Amino acid sequence: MLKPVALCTLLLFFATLHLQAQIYIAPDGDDGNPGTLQQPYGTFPKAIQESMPGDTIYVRGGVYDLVNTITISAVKSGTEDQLVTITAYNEEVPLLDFSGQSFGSKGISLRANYWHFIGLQIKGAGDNGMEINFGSNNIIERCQFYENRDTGLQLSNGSADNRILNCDSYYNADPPDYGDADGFAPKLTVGSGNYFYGCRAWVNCDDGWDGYLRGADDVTTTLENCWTWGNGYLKDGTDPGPQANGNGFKMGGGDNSNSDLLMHHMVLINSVAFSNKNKGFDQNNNVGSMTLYNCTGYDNLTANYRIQRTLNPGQTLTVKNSASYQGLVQLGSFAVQETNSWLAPFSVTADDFLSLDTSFADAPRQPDGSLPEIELLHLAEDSDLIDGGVDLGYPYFGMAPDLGAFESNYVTAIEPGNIPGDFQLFQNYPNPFNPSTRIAYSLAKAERVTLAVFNALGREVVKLVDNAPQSAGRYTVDWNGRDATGLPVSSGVYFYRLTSARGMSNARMMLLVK
Ligand SMILES: [Ca+2]
Ligand SMILES: [Ca+2]
Ligand SMILES: [Ca+2]
Ligand SMILES: [Ca+2]
Repeated sequence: MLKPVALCTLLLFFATLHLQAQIYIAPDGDDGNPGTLQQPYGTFPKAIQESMPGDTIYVRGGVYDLVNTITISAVKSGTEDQLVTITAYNEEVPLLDFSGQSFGSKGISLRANYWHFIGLQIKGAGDNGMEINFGSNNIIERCQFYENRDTGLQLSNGSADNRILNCDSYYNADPPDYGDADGFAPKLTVGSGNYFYGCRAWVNCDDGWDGYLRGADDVTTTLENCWTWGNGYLKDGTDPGPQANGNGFKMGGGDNSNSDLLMHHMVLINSVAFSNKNKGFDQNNNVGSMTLYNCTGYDNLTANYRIQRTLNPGQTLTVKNSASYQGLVQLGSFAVQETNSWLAPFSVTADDFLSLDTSFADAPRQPDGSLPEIELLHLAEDSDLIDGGVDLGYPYFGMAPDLGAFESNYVTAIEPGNIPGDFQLFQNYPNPFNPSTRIAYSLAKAERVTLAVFNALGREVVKLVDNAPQSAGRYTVDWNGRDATGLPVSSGVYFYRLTSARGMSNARMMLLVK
């Protein structure tokens, strides 16, 4: 009999020998097939069983009518260097339909590490659409969870360091009580370090995100560029009752009003909650640290923000560069605040926004899976929230970060820049201008700089300063509204960018040719 060490060595040997395989599964496949593109498998358990670290399971489009939970056990884990990928094939749309499942059964139970899910739709499960259970370092990308009979995607039993990217979770509801089904739930026994990016949760009967703890403490979850709205209602618009809590981002809590003082440290960046039945950003008795940067709350019925209970010693609530419109802001006096729209000198009205039309929020994603570009809650061009914020270490456009989740960015062709402390770019004057304007910048140290003008499509028009060595000081440069060949350019928005080895800074200007 092999000793454990010898067995490990042998397994490692085979793992190293294994060539990365491509495994195919199709709705009309057959497990008697070899699992190739021409002769795919017919079931998920067969494909999973045959997979090894580094392999890719391609899932052909179509409907998979499923009754049994798909369990991926720990022994099927990938490795840090060789994830197991399970992905929609090309642009096809595989729908894993668990609607025939009995109530209480989960759709997918991921108990392994280092799996990468891409492009699957998971519908109708008798409980969670997917539960990551004892699973860490997984990536769930461009998946949709809907009409499941409990939370769409739940993370349990110490599941840590998972990345949930560009996923949607909606219309999840748990009959007959309708008290538990959230969109995304890093809750109860969840582990630390889970990260959500670009995800949307809408019209789940309970909460959009729920971080309520029972059995876990001192965990951190980070959300960036996430939207949640309309929670607390069913798909048909009815309100099933107060047990359907209807919060957008429920950041924690615990049993008996969190009498155990459990801490769910939450970091929310560029995230948006609107039109929820209850609160947009909800403390729910969480006593851990909460950091909200560039968030937007709009039209949440009870409050846009409610974080009032005193935190545990050493914990902080930080809210900066955030915006609120049509909803209460209820923050304890312990909150560390800076440049929020409800603080002086800002004033927020409908005119601050390009659009308050929420009907496009569930629009299809862009081809790369990123959120749709819609105008909802983006700032109008003359809003005082533009450039009203403080530098929090994230990229921004113009002279300073804007307030709220959407940095004003009337073109997308130029990368947002940041302004390091050692150089500064000033707004041109006059602006708008015709035919010429003056641009000023200052350098704290000697360095080579380039100052270039770009059009609204991001194409360079002319270099005003070309990699010139300059000493510390303040400089002004005039632009005569002409391109590199000396021809006058047409009216419109232009951008100027100061670049050095230390970074870059952008600003916008407008040429109005009479
Ligand atoms: Ca509830
Ligand atoms: Ca909940
Ligand atoms: Ca305003
Ligand atoms: Ca800005």
